[in-house]
Amino acid sequence: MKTAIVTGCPGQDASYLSELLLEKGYKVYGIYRRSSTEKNASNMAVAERHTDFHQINLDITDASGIFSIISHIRPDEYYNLAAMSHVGQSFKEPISCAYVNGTAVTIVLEAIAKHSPHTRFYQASTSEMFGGITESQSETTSFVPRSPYSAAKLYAHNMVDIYRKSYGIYACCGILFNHESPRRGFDFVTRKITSGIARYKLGLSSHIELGNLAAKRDWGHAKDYVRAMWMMLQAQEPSDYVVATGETISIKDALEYVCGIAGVEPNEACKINPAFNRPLEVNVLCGDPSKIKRELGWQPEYTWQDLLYEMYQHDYSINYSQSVLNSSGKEKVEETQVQA
Ligand code: NAP
Ligand code: G4F
Repeated sequence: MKTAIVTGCPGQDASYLSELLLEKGYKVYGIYRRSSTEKNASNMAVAERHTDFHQINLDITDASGIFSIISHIRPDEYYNLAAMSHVGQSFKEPISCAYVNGTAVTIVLEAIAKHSPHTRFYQASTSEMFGGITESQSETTSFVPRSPYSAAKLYAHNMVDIYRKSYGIYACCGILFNHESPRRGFDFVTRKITSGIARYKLGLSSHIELGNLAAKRDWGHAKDYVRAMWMMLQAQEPSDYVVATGETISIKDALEYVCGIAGVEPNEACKINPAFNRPLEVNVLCGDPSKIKRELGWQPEYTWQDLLYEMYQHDYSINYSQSVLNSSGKEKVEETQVQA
């Protein structure tokens, strides 16, 4: 039985990846950080029922804890998916973002090099590192980060390369373009659109508010993308891969598509609020996934239309009067939208 550690297990990607690994017969240790109130148990509902899924309560910036679990478990694979993942928020918390998205990766690389050099390591790099580059982006494109988030991720990306070359550890970075699902956080733009338009259609809100509709993103489904992560750690040699669909659409296109499914008028359902603009925007992301298709045989199964349709249908069918009430009686959807 193979053993894997997955960090950020209540998050979108780590929850899907944990399920994939459990289906493949792995023993999975999911790392989550403590919350004083409630953790997002819903994403882990499937994995939690599995006897080979074990949860470890740890903040990934705690070096002693990371050294301890790596030297005790000595896993076959380690997937580092925990992060401060909201780009807009990283402008408000640049220092903690540097620790979590940057320094914490060096901690785990150092622990693997010292205590478990056979462990294969996956790092969640990001298309945001391309930032200012607007042409199609591949593994050979320059990085021009435009946020504290992407600067910290680029530091981590470089450290993976340094540890791979210096100590010969098997370490890969997936340069993943935006990927979404019904498990996406409510303050990312796709989920804000699908949940907001569903609530508007149901008569539960008067409109949604968004920032820059002109930005373009290359959107895929998280289930396709976690499969790519696993494939990277099964290859003969470690390498970095772009994971993308190769198609890009604007936020406005996504909004209009979802409004079309719902049968509502975008100009009535959505208002622009500049408070959601970022100090520095990444205007266009469009990936070239040729390398991972050619070398590992990866293919996405979902189009962006399939993705948004699934997300909208999911959000429309939520029982808002029951299932999204938290302990203080407020609706989570409402709270998270305010912070986006
Ligand atoms: P997500 O849903 O936001 O999940 C991130 C998880 O990390 C959350 O459970 C979060 O816990 C946890 N976390 C944050 N700081 C932590 C800490 N100090 N210690 C332990 N856990 C911590 O993100 P995702 O969309 O699944 O993305 C997974 C990874 O891929 C992230 O590294 C992200 O930056 C990267 N990525 C994502 C995309 C994308 O489009 N989804 C694209 C490229 C790269 P809390 O809930 O407590 O904050
Ligand atoms: O959904 P977003 O917040 O995702 P963003 O910034 O592209 O980052 C996501 O993808 C990255 C990969 O490229 C990951 F590394 C990162 O962890 C995260 O998962 O915003 C997408 C676009 C941006 O241009 C933003 O300015 O949508 C625009 N936008 C317009 N109105 C909005 C809003 N974004 C948010 N979150 N909220 C809005 O109201």
